[in-house]
Amino acid sequence: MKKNFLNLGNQPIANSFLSSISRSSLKKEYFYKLIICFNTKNFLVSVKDPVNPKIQYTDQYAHRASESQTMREAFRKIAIKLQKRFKPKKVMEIGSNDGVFLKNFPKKKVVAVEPCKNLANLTKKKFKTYPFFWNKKLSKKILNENSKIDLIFSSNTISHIPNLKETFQAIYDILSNKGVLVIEDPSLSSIIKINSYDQFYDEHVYVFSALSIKNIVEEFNLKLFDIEKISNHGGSLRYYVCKQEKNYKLSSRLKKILKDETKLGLNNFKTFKKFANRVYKSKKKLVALLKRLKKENKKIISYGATYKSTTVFNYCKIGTEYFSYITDTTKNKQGKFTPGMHIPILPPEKGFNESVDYAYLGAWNFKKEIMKKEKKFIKRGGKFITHVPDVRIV
Ligand code: DWN
Repeated sequence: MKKNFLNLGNQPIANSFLSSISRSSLKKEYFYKLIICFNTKNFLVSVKDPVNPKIQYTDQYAHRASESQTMREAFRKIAIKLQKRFKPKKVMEIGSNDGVFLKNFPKKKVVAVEPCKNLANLTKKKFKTYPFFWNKKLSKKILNENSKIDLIFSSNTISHIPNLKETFQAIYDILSNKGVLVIEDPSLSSIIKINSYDQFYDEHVYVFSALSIKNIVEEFNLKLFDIEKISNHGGSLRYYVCKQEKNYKLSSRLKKILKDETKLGLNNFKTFKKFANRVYKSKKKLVALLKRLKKENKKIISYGATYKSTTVFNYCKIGTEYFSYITDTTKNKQGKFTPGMHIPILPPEKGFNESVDYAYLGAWNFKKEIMKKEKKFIKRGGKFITHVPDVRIV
């Protein structure tokens, strides 16, 4: 049974940055109700009514996985680690974005799957790229043109696909018998611990835990055999899945994480009700802080036009009355306006200057990288604001 625990209100598509805020553009803006629920049977946390992927993953898709040094390095390291551990002959990535992971493999070995045409165009000259949604039909097509796959990697993508049945059946069909599926996604336990409720938005249809992934993959004759805690995006889990347990022994770290999650109550609805209460308090505190700073005539901007901040801004109803603008390094976000609250986005060279007193960390998951980069701002008395793990001035 699915039980609702968090209502984040009317939300726009997190990726729908607007080129213009003319009346006719705003009229077309799409909103949906962001309600999060818990499945008491398999412990899966999900968006109650997922948005149609066809309006999310278009040829205007904004996010570039290689935009931060932290993620470029993370993908390079995991590519080396997986090659060493599993020695795959054929590698496929589901949701290859701009190719930041696959570029670490020999060209001939890899197959990329990426439904956003603008992103697929970036990789198609280098690797065999399939510009389609992942499903059984595509799995069959790839299998007709290639051998079975020994390593399927998917970072921040499986959690984005509403139809898990089709997803895992398609994976089962194409995975070689000794093949391994490696999935990375934000971890539910981190979200609960650090109150990062902004990990809930339209694209994150699911927020997985080891407990829920174990239950789900078993429905499709797959086995979760290993797991790693990783720091990506404020705390993620890397799941290792195979066809038959006898190929790979269950790791002790998997047993430990399953135990820890049970202790934290990720199998218990009450945990999520308590979390929802903390989310509401966080909203109150953030709005109060911004109000106070504005009263003191401070100039506040936001740092990083993340999808995550779409949730925060629209849930807390924070717009240009607080934030003068947002700075972001991603070229195709610059000059646009944020979904729902319509805050202008500027390149950092234009906006991150002497006039700024406070910068809200929309990209709090890159806090370390940003603090290192912005030493000058901090030295001259500039301050960062965050809501993770609680609302405060850093
Ligand atoms: O799952 C998803 C994650 C991985 O990426 C997707 N559904 C969408 C996207 O979510 P996000 O926008 O919340 O991701 P990031 O990676 O937290 O976005 C960081 C943003 O901040 C980028 O637009 C780049 C920008 N940035 C910046 O302007 N200066 C980042 C850094 C590190 C910087 O120094």
